[in-house]
Amino acid sequence: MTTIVTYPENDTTDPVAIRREPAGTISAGSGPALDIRPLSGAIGAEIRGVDLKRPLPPETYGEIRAAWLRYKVVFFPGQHLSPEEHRSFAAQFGELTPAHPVIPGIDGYPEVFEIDYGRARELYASYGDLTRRRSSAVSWHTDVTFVQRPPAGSVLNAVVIPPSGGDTLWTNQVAAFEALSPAFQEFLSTLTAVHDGGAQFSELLRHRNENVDADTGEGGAEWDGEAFAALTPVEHPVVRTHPETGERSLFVNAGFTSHIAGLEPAESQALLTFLHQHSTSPEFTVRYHWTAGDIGFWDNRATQHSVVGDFGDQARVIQRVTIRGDVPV
Ligand SMILES: O=C(O)CCC(=O)C(=O)O
Ligand SMILES: [Fe+2]
Repeated sequence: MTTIVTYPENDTTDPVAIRREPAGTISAGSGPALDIRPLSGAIGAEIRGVDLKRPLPPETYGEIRAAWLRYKVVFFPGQHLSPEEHRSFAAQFGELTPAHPVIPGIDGYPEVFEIDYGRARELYASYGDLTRRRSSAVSWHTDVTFVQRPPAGSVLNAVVIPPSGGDTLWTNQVAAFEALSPAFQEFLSTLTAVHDGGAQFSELLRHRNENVDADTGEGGAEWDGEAFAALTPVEHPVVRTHPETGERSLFVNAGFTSHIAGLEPAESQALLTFLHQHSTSPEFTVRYHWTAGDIGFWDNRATQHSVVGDFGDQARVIQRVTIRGDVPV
């Protein structure tokens, strides 16, 4: 059973240290209850009392999976996972995808996608005015919705975190949907939206597919076990039903949803602007302040997220592994 522990406000002792069993004593069925603390009224919880470097005992796995579905993003402070351990942790929750449909993984780990913000800044700077776009404060999105089967979940490893800034925000797209009037919910449920990764990734895809090894055919972009040859826009329902919880959520995002199918452009734009502002309203969100070594694990079917671009020139590197998802319905 999942135990939710709340601590008295004035308790200055470290509750985690008290609860944590010595390494090696956690085993199936007899381990200590996980310590799960919600981080906001809408979304997010911090989980302590588990070592993610080890395979999860079945009971612990069940508790983490339930917390992931319930809180939609869960954080595990101080795990310091290697790429190998990161991948093994994520693989317990489902089949892993390649790092990204367009961008290759890090050396030796084709499933591990890295964002080194310092390197990205240099690249953008070399393209001139894109520097300004890079520093836009927030860029809300759901990961990889421009494919037929977007990831079910994403696991982020905070590798290099600046001393100040560089938090990440998440929003609960179930709560955002439920806050709408029944009439508007009903209207939205009749719609589909187009998701398009072309603006962000078509140059990169062209470059990657030009560099396929002529002899082995290796090195090309791949997703869902097939070569990823073109960024053909896809359609997803505007309101999706979660395959595990049955909850209905908004499934449009500011990063990749280009328009609502069947509406006039002005109607589509007005609707998406409204949905974007509504979804990212503070009452549906959580903001996480990272320390290097933390792990964050979100349900990509029911959330959007965005790094906060407030860390200037400071180094920040994250690595991410994604879990294969279903076709949204
Ligand atoms: O850098 C971050 O905090 C989040 C980056 C991101 O969008 C992702 O890992 O999917
Ligand atoms: Fe993302």
